[in-house]
Amino acid sequence: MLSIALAGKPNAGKSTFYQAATMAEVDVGNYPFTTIDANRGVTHVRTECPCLDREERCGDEHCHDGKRYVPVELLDVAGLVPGAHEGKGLGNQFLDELSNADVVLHVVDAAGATNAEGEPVEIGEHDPVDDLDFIEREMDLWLASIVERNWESVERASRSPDFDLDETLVDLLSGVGASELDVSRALREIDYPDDPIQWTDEDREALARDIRERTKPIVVVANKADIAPEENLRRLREAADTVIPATADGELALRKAAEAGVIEYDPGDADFEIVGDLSDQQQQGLEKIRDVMAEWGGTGIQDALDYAVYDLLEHITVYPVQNETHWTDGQGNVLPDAFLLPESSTPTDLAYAVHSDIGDGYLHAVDARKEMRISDETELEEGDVIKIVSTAN
Ligand SMILES: Nc1nc2c(ncn2[C@@H]2O[C@H](COP(=O)(O)OP(=O)(O)OP(=O)(O)O)[C@@H](O)[C@H]2O)c(=O)[nH]1
Ligand SMILES: [Mg+2]
Repeated sequence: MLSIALAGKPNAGKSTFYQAATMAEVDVGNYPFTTIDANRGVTHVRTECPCLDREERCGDEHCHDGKRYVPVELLDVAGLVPGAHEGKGLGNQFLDELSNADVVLHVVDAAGATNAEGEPVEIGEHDPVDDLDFIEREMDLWLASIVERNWESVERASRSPDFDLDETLVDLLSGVGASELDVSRALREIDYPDDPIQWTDEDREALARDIRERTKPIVVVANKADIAPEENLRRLREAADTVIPATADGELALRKAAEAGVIEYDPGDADFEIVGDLSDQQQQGLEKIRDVMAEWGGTGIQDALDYAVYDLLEHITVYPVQNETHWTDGQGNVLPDAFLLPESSTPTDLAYAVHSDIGDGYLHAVDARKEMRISDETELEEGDVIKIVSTAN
């Protein structure tokens, strides 16, 4: 499963985001380092279900009237402070928890209501733009320290006649999610001495930085948008590539209200409808959230997850079925599965994603929308419904 990590300084709202997105109970508090042990759970990205192109909605538990929710892993780690890679704050063991993340959501307190260490201050007192860079820097230095720590093994390997730098570095960096392609591209990007013994700290840092950018891309979530000065959001947007204004607190309130049956709201909707009895106070609280949603097109929580997976990681959703006419599995369930695959994946890639046996036994594939056989080199697209014919099924 794709893994999304929430990172940021203490008290920015990571656990609130996590709780809203997973509906799991976690500790939230207006003080630094509320979270010590990482929380790991399942959330969803939202897309349009292919059943929208048919007469009836599919009724899958992950499909709400054509809004399809596809599972991804979400990780909530302890707050990071500048110097974390050398043990400051709760230290670098928390950076290690980012190892298997495919993408990082950097949760920033856009309200500027907490200082660099996450201690509460007056709204607007701290400049959130100052928080932007440190996460990248801490991650870069953390990765550099991993390379540094293991460099002796690279030097040792380099004495062997069949030494291959690419291969050795893939062994070293696969634990943080680097593929062969990442390593070969990184080595093309940086200048370095042929002999590993000649590498300097700067060479290793350049490698680490390049690998970090490839393996841990970052989306900035400007949280606490409900109380953030407009000015802060504007400046954050100027300072970073992608900034998604959000209110984790607001999303949490909406999800709880929806669960209690007093509002109709699906995560990622731009608005909600009140359908139950509410006290004046509850109503006022919800109307405040509605105002924030009107400004940004929603609470931003679902948007941030969707942006990370579909835009930044460039993934598509593909639906394997066994019956190409009814779009069902062997039990008659309509569109029972959704897989997230990198753009330009092929039917064979899908077969392997379903199961390695299905991949090994792959014969051909059928596009269930057209009920036509497709070539093995076809680049699959968002919303494709595909039947895999394999000796294994
Ligand atoms: N106004 C406002 N407050 C929020 C929002 N999201 C979270 N908070 C508050 O911010 C404080 C910190 O929230 P947490 O979710 O515990 O923050 P964290 O980043 O997990 O903090 P650590 O675990 O200490 O790193 C709490 O008081 C939350 O209620 C939001 O969207 N708006
Ligand atoms: Mg927390």
